[in-house]
Amino acid sequence: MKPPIRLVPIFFKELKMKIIKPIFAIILLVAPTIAFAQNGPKIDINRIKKADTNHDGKITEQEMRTYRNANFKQLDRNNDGFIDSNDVPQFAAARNLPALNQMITANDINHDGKLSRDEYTKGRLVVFDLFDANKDKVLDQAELKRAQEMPQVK
Ligand SMILES: [Ca+2]
Ligand SMILES: [Ca+2]
Ligand SMILES: [Ca+2]
Repeated sequence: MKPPIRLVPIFFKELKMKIIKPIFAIILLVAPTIAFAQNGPKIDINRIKKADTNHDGKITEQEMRTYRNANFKQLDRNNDGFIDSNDVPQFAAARNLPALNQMITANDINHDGKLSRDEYTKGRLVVFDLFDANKDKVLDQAELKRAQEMPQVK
């Protein structure tokens, strides 16, 4: 006898789309060194806080973009000037490619399937926007704290 089909409530599916995927994306957006860790992705708030270059406890949109610009080299592992699937090591592909492809699709202005430095630096800040609850383009301490309390991706 087959086990009964588990019904997943629609709201949970939507929650997954809205929250879980961006959380995966955060790994690629702000924490490239974690993205390819063998023991799986995880949000590390301390990595987001690294974008706080003036150390005032808040992260502005500009700081986030500056941080992206600085991180580009780390994500472009094969050093060809673009972020694409060729930059993901084989062992990490299954875990990281869906999030990477999602990030590319969201930011690929000229639709060539890869992200230039310009596209990456000036593109959408999906996770930043998700955590910026009051939409003032600044992640303050309360918002960062809430981000930290979000469910971890195992
Ligand atoms: Ca590359
Ligand atoms: Ca492109
Ligand atoms: Ca805010």
